[in-house]
Amino acid sequence: MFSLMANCCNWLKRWREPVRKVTLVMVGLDNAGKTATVKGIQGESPEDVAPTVGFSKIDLKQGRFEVTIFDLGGGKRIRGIWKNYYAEAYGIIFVVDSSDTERMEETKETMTEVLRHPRISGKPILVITSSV
Ligand SMILES: Nc1nc2c(ncn2[C@@H]2O[C@H](COP(=O)(O)OP(=O)(O)O)[C@@H](O)[C@H]2O)c(=O)[nH]1
Ligand SMILES: [Mg+2]
Repeated sequence: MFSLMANCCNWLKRWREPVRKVTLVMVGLDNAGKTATVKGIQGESPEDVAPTVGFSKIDLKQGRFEVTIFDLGGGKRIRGIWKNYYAEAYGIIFVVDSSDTERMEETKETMTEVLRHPRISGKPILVITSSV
């Protein structure tokens, strides 16, 4: 009986918790598998994804969290826009294609630059490796 009451209290407490909004920014080199990863999270097939032009915004609900993921284009010339999203980001998802050994140096330099940015410092980073 006591545990039933405790369960009910917990349930009520959770029910009263406000919905929390979390923004995550997903970066990584072009072709690393960012968009495919987002598709996977959404339960869709990672195949047949077109290269991201600019960015795409994905809204998900996870429990009491409303999660927005900005899937940013990774081409060399577009990476300059990434920093515009850092301020509103709770954390960063960095996707690495672990089978692309030729671009490991470029990955390292790009990741270093992201981590060094003052608006990123101290924020959580999730590194996801993809390989096809
Ligand atoms: N089958 C499969 N294909 C993948 C996976 N990750 C990436 N790809 C393919 O790799 C290519 C590049 O992925 P994409 O998500 O567009 O990379 P992005 O530029 O980082 O967004 C696409 O043709 C995807 O279909 C995966 O986990 N499984
Ligand atoms: Mg993409």
